[in-house]
Amino acid sequence: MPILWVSAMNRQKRSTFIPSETGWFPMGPGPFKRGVVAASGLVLAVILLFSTFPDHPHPASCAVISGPSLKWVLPVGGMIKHCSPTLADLDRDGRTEILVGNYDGLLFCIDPGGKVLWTYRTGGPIQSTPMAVDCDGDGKLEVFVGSYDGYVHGLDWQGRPLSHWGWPKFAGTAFGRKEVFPSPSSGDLDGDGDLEIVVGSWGHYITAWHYQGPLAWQYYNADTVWSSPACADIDLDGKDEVMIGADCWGGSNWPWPRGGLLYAFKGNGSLMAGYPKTIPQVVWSSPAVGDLNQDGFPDVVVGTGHFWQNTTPGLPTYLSYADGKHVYAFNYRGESLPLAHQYRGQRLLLPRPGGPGRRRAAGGGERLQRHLALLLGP
Ligand SMILES: [Ca+2]
Ligand SMILES: [Ca+2]
Ligand SMILES: [Ca+2]
Ligand SMILES: [Ca+2]
Repeated sequence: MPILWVSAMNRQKRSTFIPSETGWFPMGPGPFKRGVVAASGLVLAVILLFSTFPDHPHPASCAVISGPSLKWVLPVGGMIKHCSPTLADLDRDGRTEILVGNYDGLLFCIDPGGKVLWTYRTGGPIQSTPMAVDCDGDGKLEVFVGSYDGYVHGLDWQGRPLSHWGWPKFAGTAFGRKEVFPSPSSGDLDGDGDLEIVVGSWGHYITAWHYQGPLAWQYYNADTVWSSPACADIDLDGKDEVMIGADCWGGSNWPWPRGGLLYAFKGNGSLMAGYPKTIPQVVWSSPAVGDLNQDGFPDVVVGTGHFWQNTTPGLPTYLSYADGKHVYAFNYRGESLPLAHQYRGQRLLLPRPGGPGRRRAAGGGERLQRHLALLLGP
């Protein structure tokens, strides 16, 4: 039977930042007060590690370090396939809750001790990773998650549908597809101080709603969208842009060649100048945002996917130029950044909290720095 295992994340003290689809965000008050907190399974491993090793290990302690200990196991019925757990203190009581959805369409909210606090059933498998965010500023987090039923479901911290705001919202359909496989994201797209909710869908649409439910805008991609969006103010105009990858079928009446696309939308849904970028492979990867070249403007980094292949001519998925082996980095104008090795020897400073125009890049900047450190080596 499928199981979910979790370590004692409420014991460890280093959960100030947790990774999300769109970067690293602080859990508590800080530059990212919006608190978008979609987590990944990596968190569990990290937490397990931190819960096992002392804060200040020294050689003498190495001999007594024991292995990771299993804290609890919770059967959740259906398979957990692509949905990653999200860790968030939904009720702000100082204890972190766990959100995770299964293939039977059931979303679980679990307390740190492994007790199920509530469940919510959607109308299809949940592959999307839940997003927890305080979209109305009342101190309690709201939860948004996609489902194969074609909807983005909005819930309050107790798992009750935000029906008074019009949730769940249908994310569009085309050619019989409607699955919201990607994870939602949020940003202040119109600069009015509250959050909009953005998602892509296998139903070929990218959609943004005001959190109260009204449609902000919707874009037809003419192909499936697997990528989860990143929302960030990359041109520093005070409004968040939406960066998201997409498949590109390249058919007639479609302006871009077969392969993939990386979009950057202005907050009103119009395309940023210089975007979309055409990529020689589908873009199932989700963009990360951070200031790579220290010019003050956040940059956009993304990987690809593996739909097209270039080894067997004649197959429907054959594409001679298909390539899923690169990471791409662009600035806010859509210009390619220099290759990573050209940064070798440079000191990649984290954007300073409070620095001019850089606060929104702080989380992503740290994540990108880690990626670059991996690329460049010590
Ligand atoms: Ca809590
Ligand atoms: Ca709230
Ligand atoms: Ca807004
Ligand atoms: Ca902007």
